[in-house]
Amino acid sequence: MKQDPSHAPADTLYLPADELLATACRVFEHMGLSRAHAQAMARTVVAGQRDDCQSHGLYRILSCAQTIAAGKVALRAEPALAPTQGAVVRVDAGYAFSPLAFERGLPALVEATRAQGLGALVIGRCFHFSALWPEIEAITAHGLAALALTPSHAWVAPAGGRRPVFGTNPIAFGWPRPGANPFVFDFATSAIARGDLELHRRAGTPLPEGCGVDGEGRPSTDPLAVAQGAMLAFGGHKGSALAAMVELMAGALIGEWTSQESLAFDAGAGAIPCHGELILAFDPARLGTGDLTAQQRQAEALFAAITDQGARLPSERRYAARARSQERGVAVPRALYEEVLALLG
Ligand code: NDP
Ligand code: PYC
Repeated sequence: MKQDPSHAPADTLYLPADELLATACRVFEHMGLSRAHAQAMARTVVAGQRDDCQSHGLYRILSCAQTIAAGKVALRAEPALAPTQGAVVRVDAGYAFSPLAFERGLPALVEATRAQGLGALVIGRCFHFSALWPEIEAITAHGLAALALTPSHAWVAPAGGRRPVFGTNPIAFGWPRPGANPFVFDFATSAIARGDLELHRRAGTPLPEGCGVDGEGRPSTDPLAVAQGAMLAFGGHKGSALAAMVELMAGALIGEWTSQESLAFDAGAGAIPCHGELILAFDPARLGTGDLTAQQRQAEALFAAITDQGARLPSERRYAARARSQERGVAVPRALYEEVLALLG
């Protein structure tokens, strides 16, 4: 659910980001994660909360707790970084959560991309709960463009069908901009992210029209009925094809589980999806004609053509939320904060 900043709930706490980081880290360690995992996970969820991404902020700590309780995730496994082969960097997460595996693979990905013009970071066997933009921004910070894809659990029916096959399968892209926040988009290929569906279920509010069908294949706005039936892809057959691409590129191509296989492994435990992730990076300085400044000017002309007519760039809402968080603290609903703190008890 997207929060209108002018209508922040009255019962909202405003907490300094470093205090929130310390708390999230303490909660994750209390749940049994190693310090390195806890820190990487805390950075991820606090970044989500800071940028007003409610479905992938502090709320995610609750689904991580449920996943840990299900007993499937490796709490202290060190990601195994294989020697880089050409442009390909592989990190085996060993059934642990994904953020630490990404952090461990990032330097080798940047190095391979600078050397080859493009690079691929393949993360294997990870429990994946996060938004993709933190990874994209970590790559654009090195002056590289990036594309990330990952499956999830089979919750989404293909266009024309009514049985779940695809995950909510996000696609994220980033383009570095000198002196400005990068151009980044990051969205589920489902009409609504599963995290947002869960937030609607918790709040007892209906889904927007067109997000899913019930078990009989009838359109429904009831989050529980849709969870028991099927979610739908955004944009009909187009989103459905993109979702299939994600299954192929971040599943079959890299020899990792598809969303159907992830759900089969879950076997009703209700844990976070477990699968692989494919992250591609591109070096404009190597792929272009040699005039990086001219390439950057082209990109800026494109962005200006968008914004000059009053349209906004993706991620601008997030960057505005980030600036607000820096000024007044990170907004956290009190009830959610208390639920998170209760995990320490
Ligand atoms: P949204 O629909 O909220 O946003 C999609 C993108 O479009 C964002 O980059 C957003 O920028 C941008 N955007 C929104 N409105 C406009 C507009 N009017 N003009 C221009 N750009 C706009 O994303 P989703 O709900 O689909 O996904 C939310 C998160 O869930 C993502 O971060 C995704 O990675 C995550 N997710 C993770 C999964 C996983 O398996 N790990 C699975 C599915 C989703 P802005 O944020 O600034 O509004
Ligand atoms: O919101 O769809 C989602 C999601 C799946 C896994 C992590 N987030």
